Amino acid sequence: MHSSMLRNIAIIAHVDHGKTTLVDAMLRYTKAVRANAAPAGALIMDSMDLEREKGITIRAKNCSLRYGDYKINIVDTPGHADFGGEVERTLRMVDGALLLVDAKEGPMPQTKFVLRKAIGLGLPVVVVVNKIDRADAQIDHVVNRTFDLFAELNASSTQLDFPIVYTCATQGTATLDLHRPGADIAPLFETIIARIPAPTVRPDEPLQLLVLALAYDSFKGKMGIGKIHAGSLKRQQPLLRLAANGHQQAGVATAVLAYQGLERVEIDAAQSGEIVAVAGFDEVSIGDTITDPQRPKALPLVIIEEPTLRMTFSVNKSPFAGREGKYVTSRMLRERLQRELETNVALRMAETDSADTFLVSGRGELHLAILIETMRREGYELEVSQPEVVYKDIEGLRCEPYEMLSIEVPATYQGAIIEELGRRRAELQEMAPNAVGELHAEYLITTRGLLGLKSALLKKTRGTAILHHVFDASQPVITNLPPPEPHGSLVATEDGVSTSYAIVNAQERGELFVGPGVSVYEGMVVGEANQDRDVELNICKQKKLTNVRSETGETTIVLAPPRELTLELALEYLGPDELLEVTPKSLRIRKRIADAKLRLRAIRGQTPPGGLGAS
Ligand SMILES: Nc1nc2c(ncn2[C@@H]2O[C@H](COP(=O)(O)OP(=O)(O)OP(=O)(O)O)[C@@H](O)[C@H]2O)c(=O)[nH]1
Ligand SMILES: [Mg+2]
Repeated sequence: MHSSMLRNIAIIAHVDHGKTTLVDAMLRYTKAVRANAAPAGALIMDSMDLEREKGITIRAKNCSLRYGDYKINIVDTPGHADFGGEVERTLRMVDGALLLVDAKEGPMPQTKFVLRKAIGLGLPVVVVVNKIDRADAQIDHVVNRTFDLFAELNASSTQLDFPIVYTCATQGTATLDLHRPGADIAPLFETIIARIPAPTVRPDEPLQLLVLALAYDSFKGKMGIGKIHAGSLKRQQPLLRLAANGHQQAGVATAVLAYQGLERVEIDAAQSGEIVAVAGFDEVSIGDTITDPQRPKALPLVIIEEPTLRMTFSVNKSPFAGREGKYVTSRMLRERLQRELETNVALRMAETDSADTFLVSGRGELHLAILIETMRREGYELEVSQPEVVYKDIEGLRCEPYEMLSIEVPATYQGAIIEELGRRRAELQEMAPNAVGELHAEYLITTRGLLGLKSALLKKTRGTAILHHVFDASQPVITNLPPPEPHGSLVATEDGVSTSYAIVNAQERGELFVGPGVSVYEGMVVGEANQDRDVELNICKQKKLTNVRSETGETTIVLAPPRELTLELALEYLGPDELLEVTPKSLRIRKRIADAKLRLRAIRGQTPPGGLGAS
């Protein structure tokens, strides 16, 4: 195939605007996948179990299809801000991008983030207004705002001259003219071919391939994925790997693979312009250039996103440790985390003073929560600490991560929003009514200020606030940020099984996380107290048996349903002196120090003599 018949594109957008649905429609239309490639209702490209359950894309994924005589390589990217680094790298592998915009929501924070990257790389962009079937679509308004966004981001005149395709990804239709409903997705393909250029190729130059993604195969080992920038690549060809740190390693291409539909298939050779996976270096990592040993040439560095949040992962030391998981030792935990580091690019791990505790850093709460959830499903038990932000020293100044936050909320809650964000020292950037008359506000806020914000705002706006945030930059630390409001926990004083009788009394002191008949242990957090201090209570107390029947007879007792602790909620709840115990079956919060007397002594120990502190 001649390289002029090749197109390499990435699909970028804000979370949920329909990227994966659109890629699925393209795969189905060109019959690149079997009709039953995914279970009913599931997306083919969201192939990980957790992606299907959560309905979000977690990892960027490549696929490839044929449209007429053309071969189109597509990378579907995740829209959630925690995975923004994936998008940035992916864009360096392609020659153009489809920017999807929801026909109702219009450009959102992550739209801006990904478009800024595409414009910065000089890529041509096709705008796809998706979900035009929505009853509340406001297409003209969305197109205008998209144009404004291009202008604001200093798009070149060719980029500003973007074509617009209107789609309904769920029905698999596209049209260039809103007055003529689309019949199939072909107009989108035609636009891609006409407006996204074929890759520039340098077939006679030495091989250069920049590794921008990693994959692991149990037979072929670790593989580097990227576009062949120059030269060609054959199976068994001698190679040289140039690492970002200057390290060089000689090897051979033990396998070369290209995409066919969703599969990676072995091929004998690939030409300049193609996106391939190459095996042969077990230590291959992002940013390496794979090149010709005779005439090695490195490609420009890839910037890998720095972590913003961190927490400890430790061996489960609760009294219930080992009851529900298969993998429970520190060796198993360490090996699992090391394996994750092989392909989870933005993740970091450091050892600590304790042999069974590791410091794990990532891009945000979701990034870390997905790792925890994946591990528990694989059968691991662990304990994690409250997430905290990662500080960095930049030119001698202590800096912390800042994010751009956008909020959509009914206008009546304006006061509540301003108050809560003011308290968290956020800087207002913009506040205006949106097209449907709600309030749209943008703030610059520290990642620290964001912790716990979502549940606080949902409470204050009766669940109506919609929040999105994207990492902006590390900047000098804010010194006057008030510490997060402390919470008090209801803490079990003994091992046993919770009883209705005890819960009736306990629910006057706060909101329970457990119902009756649940095994608990001393030091386990069984609820959130009404006050901001911990309350110790016996949740296993049995009703005393008396031989005198109460005069009034038995009254039926009403138990409030316990608050369900999801992983996300539990991580947000954790205080500094608490840990979350994670097993394949359970999530339990506990005090780091289980024994009530020792715990009290530890608190007193922290209080300076005569100081205020713990009351
Ligand atoms: N009404 C309507 N809904 C759509 C359309 N396209 C996608 N959706 C729905 O929008 C939701 C999100 O779709 P996805 O394809 O998962 O969105 P995404 O952009 O890949 O999301 P992330 O990868 O998590 O960023 C799903 O519920 C889709 O069914 C469309 O054209 N019309
Ligand atoms: Mg997706």
